[in-house]
Amino acid sequence: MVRNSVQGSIHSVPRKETRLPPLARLFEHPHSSLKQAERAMETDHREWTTEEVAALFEQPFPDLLYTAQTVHRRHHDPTRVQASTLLSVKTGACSEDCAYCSQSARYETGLERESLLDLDAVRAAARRAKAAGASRLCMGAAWRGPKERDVGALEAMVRTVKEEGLETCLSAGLLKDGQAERLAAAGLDYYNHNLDTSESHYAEVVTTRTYADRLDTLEQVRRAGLKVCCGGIVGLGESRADRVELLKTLANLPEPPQSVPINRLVPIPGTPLEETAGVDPLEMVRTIAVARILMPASHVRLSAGRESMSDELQALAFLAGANSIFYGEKLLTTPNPSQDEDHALLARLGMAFQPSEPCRREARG
Ligand code: SAM
Ligand code: DTB
Ligand code: SF4
Repeated sequence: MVRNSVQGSIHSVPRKETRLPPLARLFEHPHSSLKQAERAMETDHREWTTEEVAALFEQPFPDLLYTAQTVHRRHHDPTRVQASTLLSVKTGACSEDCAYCSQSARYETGLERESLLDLDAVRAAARRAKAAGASRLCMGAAWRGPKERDVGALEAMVRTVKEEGLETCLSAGLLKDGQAERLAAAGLDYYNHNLDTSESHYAEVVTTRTYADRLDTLEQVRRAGLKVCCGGIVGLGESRADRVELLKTLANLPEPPQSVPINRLVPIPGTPLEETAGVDPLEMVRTIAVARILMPASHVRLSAGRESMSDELQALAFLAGANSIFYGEKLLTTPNPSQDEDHALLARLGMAFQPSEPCRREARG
């Protein structure tokens, strides 16, 4: 027998094959995640059960990442990342009590409030974002939801950003009847409205609105023909079962959200969650991998929290199927990696930003 010289020198005894190749092994397993993923891809949209989603989370890490990569490559170019830049168009003094948020008027976070930005400031931010390579501007407003008198200003902001050649996203809270339609008519592409956590953990985090309120706005956004950006936060003191429920709820919406931001809690001094114990970084990667498998065609965004992540952890998140980031040195009120750092990271990984249009392509296998 001709033996590989490296094997011959390092392993004096040839290594015994103790396991099947991962693909075959996955298909053998009764709760095969790849099998589940295949089924999900065969039908337009199927209902995921709690048990199925939990089984994905429980997979050995190498198998979970392998499945997520396989699904990812069937729908996306794994070397491309969509870049959205955030802009806070109304900051602080929010009536809501979201326990993670720097902008709630109920907590002493030291944040300076700012009223609605004028159109010149929005245009300038859009130009900067575009010049830096972002494909979308995400405007966030610290409101429970827009008042009727605010909608005209929001429409004007959307038109201004569109004029600068960027996709638009707005995150302005709960919408009333007709508001989503007005924003869609102004040219809004995406509306961001996060479920944040599971329905059962929600009341531990927010008491001033209900999960049903959030789901109702998501339905209005979908019916208005806007693309939905909806995800959550890892590290709110939730259990894995809550993460399972959150992802199951997202994947089982009438249509999976086109964009799924997975935020890691940015702990804000002065908020009730300031001291919450962080979640294992690999659990964040698992959450991204499961989101990728459940929502194969969506963009899964490695969102808030990158500032405290190593390059290696971010690389793992991309391997798990994240293909979008917030890009620019500020999120809404907290820091984000600098543009230079992000360019260096993507260069190290042989990756690049994706242009405006969704980058779908045939599988690489
Ligand atoms: N006020 C609107 C609302 O709550 O829908 C829009 C702005 S709000 C800041 C948008 C989202 O940012 C929240 O739903 C939450 O998911 C995320 N977020 C806010 N503060 C965060 C923090 N400290 N860490 C991680 N994500 C956060
Ligand atoms: C989302 O999922 N994350 C963004 C955006 N949608 C609006 C906001 C992150 C905020 C992080 C904390 C801050 O900067 O205030
Ligand atoms: Fe207000 Fe939104 Fe912050 Fe909640 S998350 S306090 S609604 S800005």
